[in-house]
Amino acid sequence: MDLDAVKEHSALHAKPSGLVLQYGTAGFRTKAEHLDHVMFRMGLLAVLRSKQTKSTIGIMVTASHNPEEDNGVKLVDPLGEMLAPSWEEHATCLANAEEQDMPRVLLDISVKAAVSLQQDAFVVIGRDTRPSSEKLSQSVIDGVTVLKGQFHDYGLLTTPQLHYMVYCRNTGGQYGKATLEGYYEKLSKAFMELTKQASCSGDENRSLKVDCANGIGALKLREMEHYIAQGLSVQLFNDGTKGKLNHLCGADFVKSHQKPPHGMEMKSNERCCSFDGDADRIVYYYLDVDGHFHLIDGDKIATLISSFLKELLLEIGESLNIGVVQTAYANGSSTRYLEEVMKVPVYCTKTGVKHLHHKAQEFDIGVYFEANGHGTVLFSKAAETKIKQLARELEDKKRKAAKMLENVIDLINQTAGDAVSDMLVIEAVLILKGLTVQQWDALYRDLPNRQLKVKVADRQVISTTDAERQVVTPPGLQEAINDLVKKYKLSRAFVRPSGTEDIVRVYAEADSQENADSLAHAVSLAVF
Ligand code: NG1
Ligand code: ZN
Repeated sequence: MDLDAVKEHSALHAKPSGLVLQYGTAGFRTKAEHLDHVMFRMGLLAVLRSKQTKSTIGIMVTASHNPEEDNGVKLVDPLGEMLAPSWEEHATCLANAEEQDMPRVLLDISVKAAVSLQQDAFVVIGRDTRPSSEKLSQSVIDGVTVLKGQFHDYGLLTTPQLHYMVYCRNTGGQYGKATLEGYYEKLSKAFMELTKQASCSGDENRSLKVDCANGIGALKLREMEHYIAQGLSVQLFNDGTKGKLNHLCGADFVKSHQKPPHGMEMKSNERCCSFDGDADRIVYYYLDVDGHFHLIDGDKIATLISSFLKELLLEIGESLNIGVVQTAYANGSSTRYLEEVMKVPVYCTKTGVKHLHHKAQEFDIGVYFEANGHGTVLFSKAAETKIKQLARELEDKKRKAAKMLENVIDLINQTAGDAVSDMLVIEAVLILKGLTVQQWDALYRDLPNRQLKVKVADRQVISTTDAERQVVTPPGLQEAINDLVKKYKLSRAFVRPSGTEDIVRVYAEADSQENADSLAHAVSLAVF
């Protein structure tokens, strides 16, 4: 490793002294102007990770739903999954090393992780539409090239598209072609095949309104539009031509404010959805005839998809197991409905998709969604093989069901939550089950809930256990929350430090909106 060259180039991407960042649930995220050195260093680190795993590694430059002025970076591991925890630690050490120590820290990592330096390295890079993203991805490339890594810069991509590219490249093209065309062709073919199975042709001019958060989702959905035009016509809003990224729009805005995005023209009973800034989350919603807004979040998406998959499994008569994975933010009604009505086992993990993804891998079919709309479905290799075999061997209705499962395997992006892929799965399920958006919404009624953010001096003084549902420190806080929760009916509340913002998040649920608001407020006073 040419440490002199590293040192020389690093000086062009110097770290502001004293700045400390943490590789959190979504990689590094902060104001874009503080990230140049982090990008360069993540380019270096990706080369080491690529050499160590003898695989292509991905780097995505994005800050998802955060404001346009922010940016961020995360590494994608060989199978399209999030970076391994031990390497998150290496990433944090490298990003925080003061300028003069950085080459030594880099060398330490390569020794600790037993990286064979002679090995070739290959890194693929994607970025979102933020004004700062292009320059920051150039800094990533500087890092990669100074360690003589090879790279391919895909330029503008959604986060899940980058995950897809990494997985395709590391599995010899078995999963699909590692190009945008390959991605669009794979998804659209599966969507058309799946919807062809609908017993009645249904709505010939099926259309959907999509709020693209003024982000990358708009560009990519435009590129894909004609591939799916025969089955679905999408009408794009907040496509980035006028508004600012994530400003008063996008999935995070809609979910947290529980109201429609600005810039969307909604008529009653029309199906609408919102992507977030890097198109890995999706939520649906509609206005009823009285003009009331109804949100259909990740929990209801998981319910729709898992009930569809369960019906198909029953049809083919195979005892493949299915499980749903949620976080503490899942609405209590959704958990109850899944367990008691659908009889599907539900598990709760810590916030952050890597935790959900990991748990979902334990099932033949693992469906995971965060309430905010980030999620996907995982099929075990054994389940995939079995389903493909049944699709060839079975007959009539059973064969049709197996074929549909096979199409879902191709349509869902198994590497990461993907707004475009999730949208197509949802649309296909609605068509196949003949459900309107209102009927979908009526599966169960959400408990009124409220999320608040509390600014504290040091959010890390709060530590939690039991999938973040119980506070451990500071002492007395959990008891205070318990006392408050007892005052309300059907109530639940918890607090946890955010992994992506310098705040503590408060969540409360109760029998009425007023009570949920009042409980959330009381809990935030207890935190403060
Ligand atoms: P934090 O900031 O740790 O709550 C947020 C979301 C996560 C996840 C990450 C990554 C909530 C409550 N939290 O994490 O679900 O999506 O961002 O984007 O929505
Ligand atoms: Zn996102």
